Amino acid sequence: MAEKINTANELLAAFTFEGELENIKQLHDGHINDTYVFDFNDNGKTRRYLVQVLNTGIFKMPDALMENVVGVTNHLRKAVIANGGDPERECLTVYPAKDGKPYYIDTEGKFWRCYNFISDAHSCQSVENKEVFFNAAKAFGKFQNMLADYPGETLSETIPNFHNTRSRIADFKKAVADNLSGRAENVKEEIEFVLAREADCSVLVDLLAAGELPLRVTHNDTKLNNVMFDNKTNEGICVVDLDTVMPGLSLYDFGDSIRFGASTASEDEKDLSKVSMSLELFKAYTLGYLTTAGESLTAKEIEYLPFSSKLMTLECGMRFLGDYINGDTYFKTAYPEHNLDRCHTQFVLVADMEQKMDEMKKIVAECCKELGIEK
Ligand code: GN1
Ligand code: MG
Repeated sequence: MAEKINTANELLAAFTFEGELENIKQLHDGHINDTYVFDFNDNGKTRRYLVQVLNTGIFKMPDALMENVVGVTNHLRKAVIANGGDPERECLTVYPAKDGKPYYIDTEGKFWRCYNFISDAHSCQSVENKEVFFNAAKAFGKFQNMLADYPGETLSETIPNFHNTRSRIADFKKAVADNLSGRAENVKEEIEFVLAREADCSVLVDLLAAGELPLRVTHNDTKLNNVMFDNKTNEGICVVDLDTVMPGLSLYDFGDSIRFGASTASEDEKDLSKVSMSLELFKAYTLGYLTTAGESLTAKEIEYLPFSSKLMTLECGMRFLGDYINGDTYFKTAYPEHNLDRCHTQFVLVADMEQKMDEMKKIVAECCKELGIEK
């Protein structure tokens, strides 16, 4: 469907696009930024660009964020070329505005940026079969490897304490205490669910502080829909949505992928009887991730893969619930109870993972054995 953008002419003047603008289509994949595909007709040839409005209410340091993104995409480009890959399709490229800046601020104050469109590829909103999830895992593992030699200290923290779950639960408690929306009374059980798991929230940050887990450069938002899959081979060819690439734990990336992709239902499913964590999908992801990243992981990282899945799911659920209590000011919502529905699926998954923790550990051991990984 064609979309209209008030400042389209401004964008055409601000960036270098090849051809005549023919169509604008909005994508509705993410909860934060607004994303569009611009189609241009360049003498009969279609040229596509991915054009995005960065949510500066959430990313409060957009300049520093774009500096991160430019640095990371340049690095990935070199790594893709060194591996004999196609940088046009296997990494994002920032197309700067005509003034040389990696973004353009329009007269409405919106912060725009422009990327290459990854051709002959698609994203998935849910796991259709375990092969897709296995391929996503390989892509995220490879992404981590490609960034292994990136100088993490040069990256700005785009959202401080993004996966610091101890700080997340402190924010959550503040949301409950402030009760800006007056909704806290209706969600007492959900609040209790979080508070009963407070001790879990410190486990990974404590291991990091004790030097028992290594700080790496991580993606931090490893949802299935942040991988582009090749239309022909279904391989995960490019990891996208690089706004939260920051120093972090490999476990944040692994756990967040399981949270979203190993669920048997979508993140906002209302029928909770459909929601569970699939051990089959957990195995597919673990196998894929260890295939590409296994060699570089430490024994401690591998040990905590199952726990991280639960923790990242708890963290996300408490963020949805906190936002619901704050009055829906962070995540995009389509209806008033949207964040609450999302929180419910996450908590069902947490409870299910608690039941299945021993089996998850067994699966990790099996995968290591299958791949000959000994730590
Ligand atoms: C947001 O933008 P998107 O949909 O990829 C969020 C993630 C959450 C996710 C939950 C910057 O990701 O942290 O896990 O929603 N991104 C930010 O679906 O907060
Ligand atoms: Mg996204």
